[in-house]
Amino acid sequence: MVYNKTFLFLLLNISSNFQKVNNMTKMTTQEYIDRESKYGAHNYHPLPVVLERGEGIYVWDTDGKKYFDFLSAYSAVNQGHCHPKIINTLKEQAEKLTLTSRAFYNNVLGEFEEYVTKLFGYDKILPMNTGAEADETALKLCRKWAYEKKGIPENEAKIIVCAENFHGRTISIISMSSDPDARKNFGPYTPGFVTIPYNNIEALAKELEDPNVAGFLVEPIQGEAGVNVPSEGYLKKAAEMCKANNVLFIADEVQTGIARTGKMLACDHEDVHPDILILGKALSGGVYPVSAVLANDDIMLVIKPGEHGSTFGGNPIGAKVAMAALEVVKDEKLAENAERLGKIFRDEFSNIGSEMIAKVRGKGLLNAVIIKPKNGKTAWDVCVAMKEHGVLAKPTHGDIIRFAPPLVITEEELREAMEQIKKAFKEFE
Ligand code: IF1
Repeated sequence: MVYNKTFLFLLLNISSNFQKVNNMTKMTTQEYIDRESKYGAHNYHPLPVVLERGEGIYVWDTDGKKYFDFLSAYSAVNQGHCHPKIINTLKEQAEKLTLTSRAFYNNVLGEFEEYVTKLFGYDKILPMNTGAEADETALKLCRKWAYEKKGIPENEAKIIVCAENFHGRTISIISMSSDPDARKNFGPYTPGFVTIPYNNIEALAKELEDPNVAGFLVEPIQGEAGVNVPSEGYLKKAAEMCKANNVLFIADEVQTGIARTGKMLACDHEDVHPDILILGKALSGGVYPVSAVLANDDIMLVIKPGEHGSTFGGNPIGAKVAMAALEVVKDEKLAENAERLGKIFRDEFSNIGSEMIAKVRGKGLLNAVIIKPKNGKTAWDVCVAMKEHGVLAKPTHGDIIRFAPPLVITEEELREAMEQIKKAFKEFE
């Protein structure tokens, strides 16, 4: 039976070669990291984990290890990774029409505009792509309104911002920043911004006396600064003072919006209706870059045709994906879930009893833990230990770890993740 033996030998040979080829193409984590370091700009310092799949609250690395995602791409994946409803919407539209530019109309943009303006209670929406673009759009809108409606002398408009803000990475936005890392050597800076301390009504009142103030741009909760939650009533009082001084109250809800803090908008906790609302990130469920600025006609219509825009802003894929992403928030009651589970998270964290936990703060499922270094171990070391225990989170500003799982997490999954987080902290006892 020579034929069989030869055939068998060939078969074994092919399969072992295939195995070799397969092993040759399978890269190690370090090889992925080294390749990025060699060919990619060094503008980030990621945690040493290489992800290749996401589903719901979980992500898997290239070795097949499963993790709880407790960052949600900085609150862009509130609806969970690769939500079927959103992905199917993406696929369906991607096979029909992806981009027309705004040189022509398309059959989807108006549907999106009507849906979102009615959902948030505004006359109009200006669609963009990234959060920074939406913030820049809001700044331009505010300035133009100031000159053409409030009557501030041209080029004299001032916009009040808060220390420790984060609104994006463009030159004008970092010109508002008080973070040296965000600003250093990116000058000269855009003028026209006044910085006051966050959560300080007296400081705002003082600056509002200036008749050339056009707007007050604020995060309802400062995310990057380490989840700074302002005092109860701060937003309400600030909005009232802005109204009394004919100054636009501009809320950057790029990170706090879309149910993250336990309400559809963080401003909803105080029944504040911003004059200009900025949305991004989870507006599209992290599936496609979609951001937006919402305002009523007396503000929005100061921008005329040809005065502002974007190639991809308002594209059919983004429009359809964003509607699907918002429907998921409603259908799955993600705000209510975030409210309830956020309370459990903060209570559980307070009971971990680790000396490294100085403070736990947050609203809904936007939380942060202030880490007290111990024996030279820092928030970074805690994040590396949590990674080993299957939970991904990342430090911000050195000693603060932000915890923001997708809002689709169940109580059982949250408690399971907390068990792993507790084990990670135990390693530093
Ligand atoms: C990075 C931070 C979070 C934002 C708010 C606008 C934007 C952001 C309140 C701009 C973006 C992202 C940017 C990303 C990391 C992340 C971040 F750490 F940088 F500050 F979430 F806190 N307004 N935040 O949080 O939106 O242009 O990025 O779409 O730059 O490292 P974008």
